[in-house]
Amino acid sequence: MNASGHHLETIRAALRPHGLFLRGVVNFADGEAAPTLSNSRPAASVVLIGNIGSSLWPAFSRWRRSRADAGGPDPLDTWSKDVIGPIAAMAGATAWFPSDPPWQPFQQWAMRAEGLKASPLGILIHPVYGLWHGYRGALGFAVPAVTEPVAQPVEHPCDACRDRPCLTTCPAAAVRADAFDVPACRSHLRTPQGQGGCLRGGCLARAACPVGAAYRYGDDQLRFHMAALSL
Ligand code: B12
Ligand code: SF4
Ligand code: SF4
Repeated sequence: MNASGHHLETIRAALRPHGLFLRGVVNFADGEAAPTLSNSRPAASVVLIGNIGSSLWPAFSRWRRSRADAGGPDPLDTWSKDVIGPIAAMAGATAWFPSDPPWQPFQQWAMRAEGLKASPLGILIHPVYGLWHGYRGALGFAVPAVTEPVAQPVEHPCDACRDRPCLTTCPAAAVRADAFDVPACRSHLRTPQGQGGCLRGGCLARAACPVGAAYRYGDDQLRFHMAALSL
């Protein structure tokens, strides 16, 4: 199968029951650095797959309840492979996952596919979904995919954000305009305040962002993502 508009619709339909979305398409020019397909040839296009708000949480939670081991040590990564792997096989595509080293540049792909830019937290901010979205996989094709009619946002929400609450809310001052201080964040998360605060209720700086508040993850999902961080 190739990545024509018709086939993108088939992929979109296969993702829907799992609360996953086709987030965008990147086409690589001839000679441009591109990821390598399973047949060792360079990909001509990458189709990005992800969640919008907590869209994946109901399907993922059902899947976990159906498993004796609740999905094992990295359940979201395992679920993503369980769901996206067969869709890749059906589409004749190579699948990549954000958690698999060597890390594929998911955020660079998303910047191209969706016109997004990074927030001070390092996470890409979307003008509608804010910081409440992520990427669960990507499909690589040997032929260019039909370019999605994704609106290319020209405005980066952080440029218009006067108060920048994400920069002042972090108790560890880990979120700065120029860089995200991972060790400072991790040290705080190991303290009793961090355990009772961010680790239990989610990153305070992320929650302080006013953009896309309607897409904020639920408490269970926030706790799950924080618990997945290795301290
Ligand atoms: C390593 C990693 C981390 C490290 C960051 C270490 C560092 N300083 O780079 C740690 C473990 C700290 C981390 C944390 C988080 N991460 Co992270 N992380 C990754 C991972 C696996 C690889 C990034 C990378 O190096 N890629 C390789 C380079 C070549 O690709 P790239 O696209 O050019 O890389 C960009 C990133 O490195 C980014 N970047 C640079 N510094 C930082 C720092 C942070 C914290 C982040 C998130 C990104 C980031 O800028 C690069 C240029 O575009 C990606 C998945 C992936 N494969 O990209 C997820 C990813 C970037 N993480 C993600 C998320 C959501 C988080 C968390 C919010 C998770 C959570 N708790 O909910 C937290 C951040 C908040 C917090 N309080 O910690 C999402 C971002 C989605 C988005 N909307 O953009 C990704 C894409 C995973 C996914 N499945 O969607 N992460
Ligand atoms: S609070 Fe403002 S600066 Fe921070 S991520 Fe949200 S929009 Fe960007
Ligand atoms: S998780 Fe807590 S300590 Fe880490 S960046 Fe977010 S607010 Fe700061």
